[in-house]
Amino acid sequence: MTSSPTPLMRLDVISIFPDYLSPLSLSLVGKAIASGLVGLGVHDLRDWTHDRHRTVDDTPYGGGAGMVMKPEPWGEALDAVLDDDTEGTTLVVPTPSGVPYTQSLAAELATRKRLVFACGRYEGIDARVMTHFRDRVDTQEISLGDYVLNGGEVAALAIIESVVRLLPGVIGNPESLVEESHSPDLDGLLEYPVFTKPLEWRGLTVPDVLVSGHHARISAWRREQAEQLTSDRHPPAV
Ligand code: 6GU
Repeated sequence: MTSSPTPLMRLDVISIFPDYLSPLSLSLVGKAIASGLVGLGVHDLRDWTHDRHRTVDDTPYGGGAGMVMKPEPWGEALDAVLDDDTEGTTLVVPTPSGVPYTQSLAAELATRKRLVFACGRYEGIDARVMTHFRDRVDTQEISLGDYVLNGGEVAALAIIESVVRLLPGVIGNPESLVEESHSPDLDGLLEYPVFTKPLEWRGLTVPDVLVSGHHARISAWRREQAEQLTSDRHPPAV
């Protein structure tokens, strides 16, 4: 693999479970990192604790269940990982109370020079951390959807994969980027069903139209299928 002198994007992830990020060395994202197109740093939040127990959490003011991540380790970690010049940097804080993640947000993040992920656990990070860093760097609290994960690591993996595949030169065939579900080409529709050889499998055949050679009919069939799937599975909110 040839190496590229300047990465297209630098990624840093701060977590108390840095091993959770090991899938980043696999597949397409792993290749982008190995080739130098993308730079990656994974950091253990506990490296910025100073007590014998390397404490990162404490009980919530106001009471309630669970623990809250202390602000001091996060402050020191982010001071260390962020550059003085944060132009082109976005601090991403995965949280179920964030704004919903979408393909257009992925496309927006893909234009940034640098993404720093602050992966919280427990009931979240002391809110003053986001208040403080919002003044220093573009900060986005992002949710993957309306369900609860144990921490931000899996969300960071999903966000990174969706962003890195949009970077120029990461995907061999850029056409596979535009023909997908939620892309502008299909007007936000879900993708139509796809088929490959053999023509008959376990008594099931491929729709005739797809082997007809009539490109206009194929396009119309795919559009119709995409519209049907979208109304069945993903009707517009409101
Ligand atoms: Cl981004 N974080 C956590 N902890 N849970 C989630 C999520 C994020 N998105 C959906 N559930």
